[in-house]
Amino acid sequence: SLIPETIKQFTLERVLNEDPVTHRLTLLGYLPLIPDSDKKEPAIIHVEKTALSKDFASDLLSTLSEVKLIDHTDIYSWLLAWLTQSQERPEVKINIICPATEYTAQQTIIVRETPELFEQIVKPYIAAFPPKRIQWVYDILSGKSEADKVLYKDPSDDYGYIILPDMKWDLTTLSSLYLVAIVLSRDIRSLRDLRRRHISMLRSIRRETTRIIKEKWSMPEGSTRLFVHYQPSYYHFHVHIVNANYTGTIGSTVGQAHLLDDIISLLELDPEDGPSIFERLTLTYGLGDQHGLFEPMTVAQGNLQD
Ligand code: M7G
Repeated sequence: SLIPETIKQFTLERVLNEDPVTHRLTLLGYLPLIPDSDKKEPAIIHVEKTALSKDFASDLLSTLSEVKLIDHTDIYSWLLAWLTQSQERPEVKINIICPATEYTAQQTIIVRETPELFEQIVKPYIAAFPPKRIQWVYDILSGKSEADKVLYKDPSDDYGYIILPDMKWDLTTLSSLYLVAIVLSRDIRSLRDLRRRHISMLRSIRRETTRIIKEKWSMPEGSTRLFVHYQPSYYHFHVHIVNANYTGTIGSTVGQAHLLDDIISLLELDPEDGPSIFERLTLTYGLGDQHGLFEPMTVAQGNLQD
């Protein structure tokens, strides 16, 4: 595991992405795993400004360390200012992937995945996906990592799941609350594998989320947006749980995020027998040009008739 001090020894190779909306920079470079070591590993580092929390509203302005007027007209003034440093209020949240094998700053193309293209291209791709990439999931499920952060566990083998804070969350700022529900079963690789028999598990995730946010943070029902990614980064079924007002996240984009409620509703419409809705649907999504599916899917797409 990484020692925080080593992050200062990061050497930048290039900027992968710059996003003024999410206040986020994605950097590619090299990081020593041991402080002061010459041996550096490839690393991707996301640095984002933390959200401003209303908990600090009362003294936010009175404690500014410096203020500069840019200009003013009529009733309007605009300024630049610097926050005072505070232990309770970190200014940036940093996410590190090291050693990094892949990165995701890419040009996106929208593709349509028919059930046939799923069978031909996507299913084999998922089957060949290195199990090492989801080792972190197995470590959470077995209690080897992040056990102290688990908010809820339904332990049943087939339809159980765990709810815990997503690594994207800073664990304190409620306005950017981000949790993740991870199912225990290894059989559901993605949205495509959902069937009628999973409805009660999906409803349970929805119900427990409502309970947790109410009991823990006094947030009313409907305060979170529950969605599933297709394509996801990790092929082990999980549900994103994000503050409904936190709309800046890239992951909530149309063409990747599917509302859990819509998924449940679709499954409820499924007939008792015959192929399920997710075996019959064409799913449309954006693919980055570095994604393993980009080439086969865009080539196949070019061969498709409308
Ligand atoms: P995804 O839809 O597969 O990919 O979601 P995305 O990264 O494109 O959204 C995986 C989710 O799991 C993301 O929201 C990640 O932030 C989160 N996540 C990834 N890892 C490696 C961890 C981890 O080790 N711990 C926790 N708590 N969350 C993680």
